[in-house]
Amino acid sequence: MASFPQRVFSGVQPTGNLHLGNYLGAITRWVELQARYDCVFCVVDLHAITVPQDPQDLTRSIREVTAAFLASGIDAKRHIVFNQSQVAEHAELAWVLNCTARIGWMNRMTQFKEKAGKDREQASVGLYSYPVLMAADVLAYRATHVPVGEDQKQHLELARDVAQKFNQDFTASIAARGLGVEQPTGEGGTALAYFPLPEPLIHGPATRVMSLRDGTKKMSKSDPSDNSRINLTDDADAIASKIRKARTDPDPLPSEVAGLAGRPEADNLVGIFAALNGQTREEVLADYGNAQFSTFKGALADRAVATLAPIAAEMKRLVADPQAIDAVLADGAARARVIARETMDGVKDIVGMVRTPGR
Ligand code: AQP
Repeated sequence: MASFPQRVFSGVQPTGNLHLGNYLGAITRWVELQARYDCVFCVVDLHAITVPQDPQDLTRSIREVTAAFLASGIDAKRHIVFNQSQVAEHAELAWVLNCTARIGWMNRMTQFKEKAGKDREQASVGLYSYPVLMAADVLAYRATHVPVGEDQKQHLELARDVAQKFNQDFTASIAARGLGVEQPTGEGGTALAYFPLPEPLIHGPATRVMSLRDGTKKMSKSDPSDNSRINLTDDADAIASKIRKARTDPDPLPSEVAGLAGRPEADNLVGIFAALNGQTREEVLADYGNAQFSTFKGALADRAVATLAPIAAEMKRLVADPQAIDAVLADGAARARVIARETMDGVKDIVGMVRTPGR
């Protein structure tokens, strides 16, 4: 049975300073996956404008996020790095998939409820349909695997639902045009699919890095408190100071993982240490069980600075040459467009639109 070629797609919004959550939950995973998959990594600027953005800040952020990818070890020559708005097929496919997704599905998206806040009537339509654009991002490349943090799990499930409904709605047309790939249905049979059902890749000790000020809230670019997050551009003093000020409870660290239950701040710091040091929580507690937070925070700050300082230095070097970054993005966009256009041509044929042949 034929199968879809294995391909990874993932993205980060250029909505401000990248933080340790983006780095541990997404970018470090991407770096590892490069050896095993063809990868497409995107700076998702169309997603960023679902909430208001200052134009100059947006331009700066697009380049800074690109610099963070490159400084963290993403290989833009072997893989594809670009910004979403340069490949019009994302928006084009999102429209078709808006007509596939159901209002009831969208109404269940918890991130919209969190981001729209109390005044939902004033949220943009783009913020509401954000998950469909994300489905289009992934499906434009017929990506099979999507590494994300825990917070994106629900959106990935929606992308799978959208792909499945499109495949089902248009099975006859997909078959008539010979554009399908036979896929197992899970009930022992097979069905023709134009889109694969993308698999989320959510693993490791830091799939949900929490705020340093409140262990029940995720670390986020849009948190008004800069002390809540470690930015990839923070210097050694800022990193050490934020970790020193991180909220904790008065007890020493437990010696077993079970002892972290009900202690979200302790659990968060141990998880961050584990991810930075390539360890499990168990291994960290084997070394630091019964330690006071003052001792553990010192070790964590040293570890964080050792990992992040070289990345910050490289980002600084890269953003000093915006033309070079723009050239990386233009090259990536040209290669991304070839794949996305082929997908979109197939979608148009399947749906029954008339298109310019050989465009
Ligand atoms: N706290 C986190 N822990 C682990 N992973 C995280 N990610 C984000 N925050 C954490 C992962 O980073 C990738 C890119 O996220 P994004 O920038 O596209 O959007 P987001 O999830 O909305 O991140 P922020 O920081 O919270 O941004 P704002 O404040 O602008 O909304 C994704 O894979 C995400 O899972």
